[in-house]
Amino acid sequence: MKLFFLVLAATAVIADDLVPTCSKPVYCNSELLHHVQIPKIYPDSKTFVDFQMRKDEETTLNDFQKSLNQTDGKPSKQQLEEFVKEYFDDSGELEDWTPSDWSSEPPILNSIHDEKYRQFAKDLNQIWLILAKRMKPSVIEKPEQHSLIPVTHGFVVPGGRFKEIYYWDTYWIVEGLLISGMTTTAKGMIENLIELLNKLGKVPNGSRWYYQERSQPPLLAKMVALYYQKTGDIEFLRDNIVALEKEMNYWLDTHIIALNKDDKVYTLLRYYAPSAGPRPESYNEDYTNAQRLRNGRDPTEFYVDIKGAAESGWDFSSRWFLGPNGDNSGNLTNIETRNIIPVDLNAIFFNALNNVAKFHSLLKDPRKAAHWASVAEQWRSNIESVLWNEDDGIWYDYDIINESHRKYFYTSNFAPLWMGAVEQRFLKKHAPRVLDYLYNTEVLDYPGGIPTSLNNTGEQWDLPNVWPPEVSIVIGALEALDTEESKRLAKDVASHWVRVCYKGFSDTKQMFEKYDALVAGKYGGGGEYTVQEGFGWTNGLMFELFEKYGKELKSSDSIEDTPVIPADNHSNEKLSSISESLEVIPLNPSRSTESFEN
Ligand SMILES: *[C@@H]1O[C@H](CO)[C@@H](O)[C@H](O)[C@H]1NC(C)=O
Ligand SMILES: *[C@@H]1O[C@H](CO)[C@@H](O)[C@H](O)[C@H]1NC(C)=O
Ligand SMILES: *[C@@H]1O[C@H](CO)[C@@H](O)[C@H](O)[C@H]1NC(C)=O
Ligand SMILES: *[C@@H]1O[C@H](CO)[C@@H](O)[C@H](O)[C@H]1NC(C)=O
Ligand SMILES: *[C@@H]1O[C@H](CO)[C@@H](O)[C@H](O)[C@H]1NC(C)=O
Ligand SMILES: CC(=O)N[C@H]1CO[C@H](CO)[C@@H](O)[C@@H]1O
Repeated sequence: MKLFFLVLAATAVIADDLVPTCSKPVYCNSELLHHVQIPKIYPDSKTFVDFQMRKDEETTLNDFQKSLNQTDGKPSKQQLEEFVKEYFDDSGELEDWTPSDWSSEPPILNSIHDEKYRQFAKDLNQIWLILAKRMKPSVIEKPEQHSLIPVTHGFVVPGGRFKEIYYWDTYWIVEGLLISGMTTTAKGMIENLIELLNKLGKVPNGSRWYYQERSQPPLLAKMVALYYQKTGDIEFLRDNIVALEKEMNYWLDTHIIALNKDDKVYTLLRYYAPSAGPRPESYNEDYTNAQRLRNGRDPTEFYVDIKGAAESGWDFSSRWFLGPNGDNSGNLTNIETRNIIPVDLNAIFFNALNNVAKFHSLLKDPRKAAHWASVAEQWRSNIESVLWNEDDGIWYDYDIINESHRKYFYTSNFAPLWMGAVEQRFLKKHAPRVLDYLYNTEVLDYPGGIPTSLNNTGEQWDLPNVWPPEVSIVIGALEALDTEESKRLAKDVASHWVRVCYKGFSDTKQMFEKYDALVAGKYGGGGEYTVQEGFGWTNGLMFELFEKYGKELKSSDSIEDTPVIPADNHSNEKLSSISESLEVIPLNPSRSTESFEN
């Protein structure tokens, strides 16, 4: 059972001979990429790497070398534009797709009692059709000319610039599809991820070659569990159990870290994506930041940490900043993902291990079931020993440099509850303390939902942004606390969140990838690209909440605010400061005399 634990020194030294970001130089590691991305020929760095080649890769690279020779290595912006026009094509790689299991009247609608919400769910169900895509035959015929990695089945994309498959987004999309009665589509999406896993040895961040060297929060086994719960399809488990084990071993082989705490050694996972150079899809941003590093920080190390943060899904956040005093101050140049052990990753990994054990039980393989159950149990116990903070009554990320908890509010602190990574006995003992922690942070007081953090850094995974997956985590955690008060609060948070999204949708006819905690229904800002509409996980979570609470939820006009401006009018907006006074509709019953009941 000691298959892993060839464990490395705590603060891992990054090797000199890092692999390139991917095996396709045009998109990952070439003079062409550098020359096109540095002058920002396209405002979004992702635009170029999503183009397909008109000719084969070798011709493209050779011809670019020739044109470099002709221009003394200094092509003008116009020459570069002409080259890209001649050698690349942006006619698109996906086509619209109508999933055969989509229906305009899915049964879930009947369990939503509020009429306006029923219509809302109906509208969201229509959006699945807008987001459903499949590969154009040209991608399958000539995969070598694309950065897109072909997959067999149609799928639902997140939306906006995220027009390919994304790993952890797919979890909430699959959940929403299963609730919308689209079982076959959900199954196809899981199979696509498994196809990617078999091809690359990991489920990549997204289905593009330039995401090849990093993964994302490992929610695949949980998706399989959701699918199995809906269908009882044991054959599906049998077909995929080997792939799921492969994913467990991938994380154990590549992301494990040992640390000392109270004279004991523990092993846990951290995000770690070692490859050379900037992220191709954010090349300009990474390269520019790497020129501004202080204290002689090595760009190679910076690139690895920034990719690690992208792997976490939290790109970017003060969560990954190790400021000069070891706190979470600073900016992107202070990012040190590899030195931080994240609560959510380890909770999700526990859940995956536990599911793999359960699947083996269902498949009548008790030996393997016992093996994975014991690894899961070890993970659970290490989460408790290392990440639980007895003083504050909550789990925290752990800083392996300072050997201490990072005592900051992040929604990810609640992930062990959401993922079932807490023993019943422990839960009974500590549930009231976790609830107190939540109240004390005052995050329930925001009119637009629970912000991801309390640090306003201008990064998109910080205050004031609210992210649907994190709302899902907090609601799931409150449900798991399983006290009367926590269950009531879970329902209140759910009810508030549905109203927030409903308000945004009523005002703009759009669903956003993230929202603004300060203004109910307004899209969030910050980070390195503008807000995206669609949106896969936002809609998925709405269905989750309708399934859980649809009978009780009521739309109400109580969220009165200035109308939300559609996302089209939004560009590079500066984040509003939290000190701006806004009418707050509190969720926190202990702080408010206003009743939240309808
Ligand atoms: C570019 O010029 C160098 C010498 O200056 C030469 O070695 C190389 O072959 C040339 N490359 C191409 C693609 O013409
Ligand atoms: C570093 O660790 C010590 C205890 O080991 C703690 O008192 C201190 O607050 C920590 N510093 C930071 C910035 O977390
Ligand atoms: C970030 O917010 C936390 C509260 O969660 C606060 O204690 C901390 O000082 C803030 N960090 C910075 C750098 O302001
Ligand atoms: C990060 O902070 C440092 C000062 O602490 C500053 O010199 C640098 O320009 C900042 N970088 C960015 C990208 O804002
Ligand atoms: C958004 O921008 C368009 C064009 O600039 C303008 O016509 C429209 O009134 C704006 N909408 C809002 C709500 O500001
Ligand atoms: C930023 C990055 O490098 N990778 C992508 C990983 O997937 C998330 C979506 O979940 C994107 O936000 C990132 O762009």
